Amino acid sequence: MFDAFAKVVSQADARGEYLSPAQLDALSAMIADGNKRMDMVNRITGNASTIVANAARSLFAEQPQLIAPGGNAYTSRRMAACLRDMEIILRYVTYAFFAGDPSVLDDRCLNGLRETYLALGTPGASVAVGVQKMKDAAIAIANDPNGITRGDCSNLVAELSTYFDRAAAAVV
Ligand code: PEB
Repeated sequence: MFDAFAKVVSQADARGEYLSPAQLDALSAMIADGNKRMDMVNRITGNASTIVANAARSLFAEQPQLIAPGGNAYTSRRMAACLRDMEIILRYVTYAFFAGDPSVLDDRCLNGLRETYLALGTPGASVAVGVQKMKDAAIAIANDPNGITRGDCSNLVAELSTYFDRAAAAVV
């Protein structure tokens, strides 16, 4: 599990080289935006259950077969497992975004997840739709200009998107 700093050190060490000016510039830009990053993590974390519940509600409205008898989220046990899965994925996305590196998401959440869903008979494509809905909600919340000092968060939002996209792509 890496963060952006440990990743760069590990890559440089693998080549036996010093950190390059480009690497130092990238890390220094990351530090400059550090408070924004943590504010975004904080907002997403504080709204996690809303993000999960709304994404799930919207997924089931679009794919009602999931909650119909015989569906993959039918019975409270499967519904609970589904909401829990979405919550786990959102949690690891927030870790990756905080660390500025996707390895924690890859290693501890996505590795083997597609195979798990295949074995369970859970439709990965539907999980991916749920993840995309969480992405839209998380970005709307993280990017909301109300009640904060306004600034440019476009790079951070673009980075945050990549972690959701990575999770969605890992399950289809
Ligand atoms: C992954 N999900 C399920 C299971 C596991 C995971 C390992 C089997 C064990 C169990 O039921 O608890 N666990 C989960 C995860 C990590 C982990 C991400 C990462 C660290 O440890 N059903 C739907 C939707 C979708 C869904 C499409 C969006 O209709 C999910 C939610 N996951 C779902 C369901 C089950 C499940 C299990 C319904 C239960 C399947 C079953 O028992 O029939």
